[in-house]
Amino acid sequence: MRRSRRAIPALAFGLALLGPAPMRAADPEIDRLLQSPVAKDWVTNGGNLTNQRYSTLKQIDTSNVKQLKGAWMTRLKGSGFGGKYSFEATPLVKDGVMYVITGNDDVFALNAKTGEILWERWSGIDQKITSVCCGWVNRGLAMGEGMLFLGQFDANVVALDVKTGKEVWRTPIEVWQDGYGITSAPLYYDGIVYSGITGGEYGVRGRVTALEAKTGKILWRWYTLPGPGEVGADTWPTGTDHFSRGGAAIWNTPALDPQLGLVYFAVGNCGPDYDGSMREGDNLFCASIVALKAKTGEYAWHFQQVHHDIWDYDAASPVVLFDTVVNGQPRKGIAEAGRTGWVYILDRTSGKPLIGIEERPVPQEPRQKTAKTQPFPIGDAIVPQCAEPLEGYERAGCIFEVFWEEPTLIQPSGIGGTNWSPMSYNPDTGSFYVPATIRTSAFSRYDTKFVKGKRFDGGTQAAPIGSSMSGTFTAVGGNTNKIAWQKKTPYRLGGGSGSTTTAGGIVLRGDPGGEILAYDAKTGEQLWQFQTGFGAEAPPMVYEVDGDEYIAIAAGGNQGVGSANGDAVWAFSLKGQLNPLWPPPPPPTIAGPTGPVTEGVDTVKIGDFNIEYSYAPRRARVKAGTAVTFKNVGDTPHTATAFENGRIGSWDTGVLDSGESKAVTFDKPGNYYYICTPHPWMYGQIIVE
Ligand SMILES: [Cu+2]
Repeated sequence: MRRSRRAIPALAFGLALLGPAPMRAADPEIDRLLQSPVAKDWVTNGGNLTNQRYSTLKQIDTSNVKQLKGAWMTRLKGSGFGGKYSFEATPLVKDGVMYVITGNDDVFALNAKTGEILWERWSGIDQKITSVCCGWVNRGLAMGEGMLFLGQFDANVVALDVKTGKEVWRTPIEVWQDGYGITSAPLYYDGIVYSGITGGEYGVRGRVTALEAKTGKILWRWYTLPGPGEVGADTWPTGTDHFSRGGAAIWNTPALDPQLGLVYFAVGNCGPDYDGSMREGDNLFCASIVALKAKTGEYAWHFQQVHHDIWDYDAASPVVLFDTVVNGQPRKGIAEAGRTGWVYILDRTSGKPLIGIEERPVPQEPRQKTAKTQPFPIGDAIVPQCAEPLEGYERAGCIFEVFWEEPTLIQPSGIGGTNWSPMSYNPDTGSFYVPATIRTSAFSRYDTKFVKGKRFDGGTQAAPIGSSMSGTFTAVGGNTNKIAWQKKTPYRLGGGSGSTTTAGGIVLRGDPGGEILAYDAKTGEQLWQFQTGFGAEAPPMVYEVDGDEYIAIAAGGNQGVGSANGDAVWAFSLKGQLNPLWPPPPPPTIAGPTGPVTEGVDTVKIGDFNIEYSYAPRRARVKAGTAVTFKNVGDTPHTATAFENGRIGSWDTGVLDSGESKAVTFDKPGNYYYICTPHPWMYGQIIVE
C-alpha cells in the first residue's frame, strides 16, 4: 500500500516525493529544482512546477521579519516605466544571479547580492502594437538548458543565453496584427517550453504551444476552442466557425505534475465577452481548468468554472498543485482562484471537485442563451457576490445575474475577484493566500461584428461613477475552502500583485500603495511593512545567497489599478541597511474621472504622455455649443463613449485608431461622463455650462 501512515507527514513537503527526472533529461539540474521544494534558488515563475510560491527558507521568520530592511534597490534604466505599463513579473534567481523581465519585454540580469546589473537585453519591440487588451505587461521568465525563455507582445517565444542575454532562437506563434500576443510566463520542464497566448478580446483562437527548448521548434499545440469533431465541439452551435475566433486566451503560467505526466493551465473568457447570443452552449474550454498529457498535448480532463460566460469571468490566475488530506485520505489537489470570488479546488488526477462544487439553477436571459445552471463551490467566497443597489440604476443583482442592453449592476465584476494575481499555498498551514478585488460593474451588451485583429467584445462593463473599489487578502483552507482569516485592503489586489509564503511562517504580498507587507501565515497578524516608493504590483519571491535569505519584489505599478509607475527591483534581508522611500501617489479607490477640472478646453487627447489608458484632461468645463475634439495620440484604438448611469453611447466617437480624431458638439448644459468601451477603467467628464 502506498497510502501508508508514513505518507501523511511527507505531505508537508508538497510534491517532494515525485519520481526522479528521466535519465535523458536535457537539464537534470533544473528539472531536479523544478520538482523539489523551493530553497536557495527560484528557477521558475511559480517557484517550482507546483506554482505554490512556497519557499522552505526560514532564516526570516515571524519573530525577526520586522527587522527587514532594504539590502539593495536597482532601477532598470526606465524600462517599462510609464503609464501604459505594468510590472508584474516574478524575478528568478539561480546561483546568485537574478533575472527579471519588465513590461516592455526587456530582460535584466542582476547580481542577487548587490543588485548590480550584469547584462541587459532590450526587446526593441514595436511600440505600436495594437493587440494589447489591458496594458503592457510580462509576467515572467522560465529557464533551462543554459537559456532564459520569454513570451513577447508580438506573439514570439524567445530564448536568450542565460550568461549574456543574447538571443538564441525566436519562434513566432502567431502575428500580433491578428490580435495575438503573449503576456504569461512560460514554463520549462524536461526539454519542453510551454507557452500561453493572449487575444481573448480580439477574436483569436486560444491555445497552449509546446516548443522544443533546444531549438524553438513547435512540438505540439492544443487549441482551447475545439474544432469540428473534437472534444467539446458540441458545446458550440453546430455549423459555425466560432472555434476560430472564440477567444479563450491563456494569461498565466501552467503547472506540471511529472508523476502523473500532466500539464495544467487556466483558460480565459469567450469572445465576444459580453454577447452570448450567437454562441449557444457551454462554450468549452472558456473559463476552465484543463489538463493535458505533458509530452503529447493529448486532452486528459477539464473542469469549467463558468458555463457560457458572458461576464468576462476569466480563469486568469495561475493554477496551483498541492497535496492534502480530505476525510483522512491523502489527495492530489489543484486549485485556481477565479474572478467569481471563489477558489476552485479539484482532484488533479481526474478534474473532479475535491471538496464539492454544486450545479445550481441561475437567472435566465433567453437572448443571451444563458446556461441553465452554474457551478457553486462549497465553502466561502472571498469577495461579496451581490451588487448594492445604486441610484440611477434600475437593475442590480448577484453573481450570474443576467443582462442585455439595459445596464445591470453585478458584483463581482468581470474585473473583480482574483484576476491575474497569483495566490500561494503553504503546506505548513494548509492554506491558500488569495489576493482579490471588490468592484461592481454596470454590464451592458451591444452588437458586435467580427473583424480579424479588431476588438470583439460585444459589450462593456464599467464601475459606476462614484462607486467604491477595494480589495481583500484571504487565507483559504486547502481542504475546506473556508476562510481561515481575511484582511480588507484599501486597494484592489486581484489584478496585479500576488502572494508568496515561506517555512518561516510568513506570507508576503505587494500593495498598489507601494508597500510590501508580511503577515503571520497562521493568524493573519501583520508583522512588517516597507514602502518601496512605487506601486508594488508584482508577486514577491525568496532566495538565498552566501547563507543570507533575501525577499525580492519588482515595483513598477499597474496601469489597470492606477498605481504609481516605476522601474525598481527591491531586495530585503536581515542585514539590509536601506530605509523605506516616501509613499507614491495612491491609486484611486472611487470609480470615475479624477483630477482638476480644466476650463475652456476644445481638445481631449487620448493616450497622451505615454499614459495609454487615459484622457487628458480627464475633466473639462466648456460652454454650451462647444465642439470638443477627441484625438487619439496613443498607440492603441480607443473610444470616448457616453456613460450615463451605465447607459452606453447616447454620443460616441466610435473606435479611434492611433492618430484619428472626432469632434462631438455639446449643445445642452449638463454633466457628461464617458468611458472607453474596450478599456472601461478609462473615465472622462465634460461639464457643459
Ligand atoms: Cu481605451
